[in-house]
Amino acid sequence: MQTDVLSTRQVAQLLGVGEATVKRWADAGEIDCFRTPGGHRKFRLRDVTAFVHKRRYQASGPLPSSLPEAARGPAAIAHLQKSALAGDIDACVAQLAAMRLRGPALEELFDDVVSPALFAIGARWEKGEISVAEEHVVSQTLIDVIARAQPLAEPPGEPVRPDRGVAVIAAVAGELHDIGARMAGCLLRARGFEVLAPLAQTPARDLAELMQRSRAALTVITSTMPADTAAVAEQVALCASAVRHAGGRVLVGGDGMRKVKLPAEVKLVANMRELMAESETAGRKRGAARTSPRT
Ligand code: B12
Repeated sequence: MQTDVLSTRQVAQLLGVGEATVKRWADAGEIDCFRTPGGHRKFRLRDVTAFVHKRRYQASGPLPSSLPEAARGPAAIAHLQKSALAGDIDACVAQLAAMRLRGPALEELFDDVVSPALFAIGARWEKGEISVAEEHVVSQTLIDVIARAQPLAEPPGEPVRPDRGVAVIAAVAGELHDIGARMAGCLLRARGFEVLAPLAQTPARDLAELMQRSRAALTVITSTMPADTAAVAEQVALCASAVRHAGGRVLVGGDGMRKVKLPAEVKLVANMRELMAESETAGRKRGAARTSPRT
């Protein structure tokens, strides 16, 4: 299922109602839609989400059929794991979309469903229950899913304008784990940041330079498994000194960062919910003039 634009049938399936009901809602102006040149109604997911929230509609029933009843919890995690192991990106995206329509924000789904699914996959790999190749299929599938999930985090209405300044998102030097960084990128883009994401293995000096050159309003750095904690601390200190000179905020996350002594300018965030809450105070207010990164 494509997530950003849905057909009448897909909306009906997601909401557990008949197509005629969806058409009636659309024609009454309750759900925003647009028409294709052929006259078919098309719905943006963010508008469907807005409708669900406005009506306090309780999505129920088969959503889409075969999904577990609970929006979160072990069944939802197991279901996502299964689809990811099968490399089924569409099924994973459809599951996130269906869960999102039941209320939780995308950051909550990342924290409570996607991350635990990856954690469980890691544990199965450690026990020798799945191969390295299977683990790679899961991580690559979920990387693609995160890239496609952005509309699930966008506010309803007009397309998002990148008017909150630049957010630089990187994993520290030597760090291959960058799925947390990718989640952060998806969420921040949906909230109006212009995201520059060097992601995995970003060398310390290059990151500090990028922050300064782009005049980053926000820098998010991740470390899952630091090979060298002192080197990570040094990299974070370099970023802190960059914001001392050029302004902006630095947030860090991931298990590896818990082991690092952080400078006063840098804040450790525990998960995607906290990242979203912290990012509210970073960057320009919506509606302010946009600036492009300088080269
Ligand atoms: C996917 C994966 C990989 C992929 C990464 C692909 C990619 N592009 O990221 C690949 C295959 C490359 C990989 C490689 C390795 N991996 Co690996 N990997 C994993 C796995 C399965 C999932 C990690 C993940 O992405 N989780 C998703 C994140 C988002 O979830 P999370 O970490 O729980 O994060 C939450 C919070 O901590 C926080 N958070 C995390 N990061 C961030 C970042 C920000 C900015 C914020 C705000 C918050 C935040 O928010 C998240 C959401 O709630 C884990 C299993 C596990 N237990 O985590 C192993 C795991 C991390 N890997 C492990 C190992 C050993 C390795 C390798 C050494 C394997 C090897 N022998 O080659 C290499 C090392 C690579 C390196 N030098 O960095 C071990 C680490 C053990 C340890 N701590 O010492 C784990 C735990 C597996 C295990 N059970 O043994 N891995």
